[in-house]
Amino acid sequence: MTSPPGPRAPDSPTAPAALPNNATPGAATTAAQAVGWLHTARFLTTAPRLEHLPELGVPEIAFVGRSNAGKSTCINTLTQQKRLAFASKTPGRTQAINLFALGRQGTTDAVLADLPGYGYAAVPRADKIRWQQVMASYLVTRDTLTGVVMLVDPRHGLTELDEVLLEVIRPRVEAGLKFLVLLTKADKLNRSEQNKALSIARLQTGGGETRLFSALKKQGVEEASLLLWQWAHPEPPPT
Ligand SMILES: Nc1nc2c(ncn2[C@@H]2O[C@H](COP(=O)(O)OP(=O)(O)O)[C@@H](O)[C@H]2O)c(=O)[nH]1
Ligand SMILES: [Mg+2]
Repeated sequence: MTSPPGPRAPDSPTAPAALPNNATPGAATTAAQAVGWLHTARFLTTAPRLEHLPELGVPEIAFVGRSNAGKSTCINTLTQQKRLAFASKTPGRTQAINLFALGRQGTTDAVLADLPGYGYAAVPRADKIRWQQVMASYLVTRDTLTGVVMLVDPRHGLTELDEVLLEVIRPRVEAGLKFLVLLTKADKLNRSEQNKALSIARLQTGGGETRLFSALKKQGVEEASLLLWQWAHPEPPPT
């Protein structure tokens, strides 16, 4: 289904949200449209410290997870861009918050934030502590933070640091912050292991949204894309 392109929106980073090209106002967005929306992702900026984060005034969705959980690969898969977030076999290297803008026709209607991975043993202790503090204050104070996607390797399950992070955001989740656990690398588990990993993670997160994801098999991509779209474009309450 296609419709003629609408008037071109002004080329401003905080211009009002454009609907997906083939979306009709009021009509439910399909997974395909959400996938297309994520494909518009482009690098915006990198913030080595919180005070370097720009005030964008659009919903922000943060990706968090242990080093090597599959975070970069997941962002690249969701956005269908090979090297947007740098996927490295040497974990623990990304020590800054990277922002990617989303939105059609030069507009920005949401931002993805790639947070530094945690828990990598070889990082010096002082750096680890500094980064845990930066992450915690980001998660607690970032006004426009709308949702958090936590990447977890289901072969390890939620680790202590994941649980600490959950505690940090719990008050915000209670106040409406969206939250999704993606169990990555699902292709490495058989069906019954996948189901078991899902049940355990759901218990650990108190029944929050938990889904299986595989970059290799493109499993869970449409579901996750649609959720992120919905987080960034909440339905107005019925009048
Ligand atoms: N089999 C498989 N491997 C994956 C998947 N996602 C990530 N990986 C691998 O896991 C390792 C860590 O991934 P990366 O995205 O760099 O993790 P990050 O440190 O969390 O950003 C890399 O070797 C990836 O190729 C997946 O869905 N399936
Ligand atoms: Mg990474």
